[in-house]
Amino acid sequence: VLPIKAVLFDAYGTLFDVHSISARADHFFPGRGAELAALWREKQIDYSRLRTLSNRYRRFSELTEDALVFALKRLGLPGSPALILELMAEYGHLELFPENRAALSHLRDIGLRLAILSNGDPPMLEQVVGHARLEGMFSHILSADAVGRFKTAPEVYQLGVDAFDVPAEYLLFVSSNGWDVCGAAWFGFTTFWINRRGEPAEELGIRPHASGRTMSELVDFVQSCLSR
Ligand code: LAC
Repeated sequence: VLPIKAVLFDAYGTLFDVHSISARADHFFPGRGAELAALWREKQIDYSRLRTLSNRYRRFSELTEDALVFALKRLGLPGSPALILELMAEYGHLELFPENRAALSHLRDIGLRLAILSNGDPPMLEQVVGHARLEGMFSHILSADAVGRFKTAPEVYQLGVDAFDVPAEYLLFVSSNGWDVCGAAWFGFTTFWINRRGEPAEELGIRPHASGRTMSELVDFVQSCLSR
């Protein structure tokens, strides 16, 4: 592992806890929230890939709403425009995972530059970063919107290389999504998988360079890279 110059973070599920989405969904549909949130997320990622494969880009906020409409219909749940608006608004109010603020500050204090590299479009990302009071923590907030494609398209990961102007292997890419760390490792980043739920690694013929359960373990990994 090479000396790391900067750290790139995925947003949803990695920096920001998406659990509140299922809690909110459960408030509207008691006992069905987790199911709705899971199908919604699955369709969101599905649509991002379909649109990338077929060159039919649409902003992440828009396809996220499309995915919600589909998920509600599939589960036979009534979805008024007001309900859809409320569930979508949850994306702007996500909380950081509890250990993340201290971990980010620590990484920044040891001299690393930090960035977000996300499928989310710029207004979505600005809103959630502002809500978490993280302005100033990141030197870049990079959005797939700049290239009109979604992860795992290499053009998206290339945004990180262009922003920091160092070879990909000097950049540490961090995600809680197993498929995202695989895409990032294929691209050439050094990768850390935050495997919060102890999931098996994807069977894609490539493994992240390291993994851990929380962002605190990421800090330990970075320190071990820097002291080598
Ligand atoms: C993102 C999604 C994939 O932030 O979590 O890019």
